[in-house]
Amino acid sequence: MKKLLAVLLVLAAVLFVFAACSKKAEAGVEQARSTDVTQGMDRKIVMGYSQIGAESEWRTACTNSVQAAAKEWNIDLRFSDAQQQQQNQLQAIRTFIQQKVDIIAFTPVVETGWEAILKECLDAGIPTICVDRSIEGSDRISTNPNDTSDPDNWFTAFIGSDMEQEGNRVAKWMMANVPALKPDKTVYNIAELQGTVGSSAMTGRFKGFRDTLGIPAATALGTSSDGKYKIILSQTGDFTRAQGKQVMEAFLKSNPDDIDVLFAHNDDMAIGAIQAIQEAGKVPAKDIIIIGVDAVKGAFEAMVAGTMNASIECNPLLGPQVMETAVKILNGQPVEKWVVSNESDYDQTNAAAAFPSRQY
Ligand code: GZL
Repeated sequence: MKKLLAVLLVLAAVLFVFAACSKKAEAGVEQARSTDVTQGMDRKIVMGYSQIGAESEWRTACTNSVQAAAKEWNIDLRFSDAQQQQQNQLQAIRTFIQQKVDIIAFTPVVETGWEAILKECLDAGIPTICVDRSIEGSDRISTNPNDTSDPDNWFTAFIGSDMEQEGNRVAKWMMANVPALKPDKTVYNIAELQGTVGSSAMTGRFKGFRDTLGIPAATALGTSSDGKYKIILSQTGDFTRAQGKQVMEAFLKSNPDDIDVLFAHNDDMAIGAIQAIQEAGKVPAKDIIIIGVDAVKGAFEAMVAGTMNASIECNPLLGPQVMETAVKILNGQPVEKWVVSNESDYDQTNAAAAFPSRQY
């Protein structure tokens, strides 16, 4: 009996030691993985990030994703909120250069005005990542990397959505669903709430929507090539709920009974417009079909409540891709010029099922 006990004790001790070693080994692997990406660097990576502001649910989700990912990747994130002002972004980026950060990420509030500051980053040897929105003249596929006149070469990588494709998806959802939702009509009048004027999100959605309808992208108002869809109103609501509501109130005053469809460049403006439609005594999602972009929580609540018809997803959870790309750049590893986000379309047929698993 004593011998058996002794054998069991020895066995238990061996198992304990084995378990402890494998735990340590696992920790070692984890540790190795997190330092693998910064091999050769004996300190934390320092990233400067110039974010636009906090104008929408989407923007807040994007900021949260970047800040959480920086922690996850053990990156020292210097975060600047530009309050929607490009001047504040330029100042923040200049400060990052003076601080000699390792890499700079920025979300350009508008497409123009970035050449000088990005060339200052290049001269300082600091790589830059465009996050979410892009800059004018860049199709993100640089043909000649040495051509400094090509905007594609002013930054190292772009992480974000294909905004023109989002406009295309809005038009396709509209053409596939509005005739059945408005059976008494054969021509559908559209009101459009544009995003921030000059932003790549606004210009892309504006163009993609019109291209799909066969309306010249240079014109705000116009009729689709099949004659069925007429953009009769188009004005910016600057991506905010408050301005979306204000502009929709003005639309309803000037065209009280003309509007069949509202295309809002983001859900926040759509939600503001829904309030205006209700206050005008009309039934949202029935009298006026409402299509937004982003697929944020507020849109899912509205689709489930039946006051909004559809939202075309634009993914704000860009943080992990930003950090992974930054670390690869600093490790001299090749990176995609454009890391495109994967996105889906939601409407009243699938919103309730998808809502519980949404992350923003
Ligand atoms: C899109 C992003 C836009 C969102 C808006 O990528 O830039 O800005 O669609 C946000 O909600 O304000």
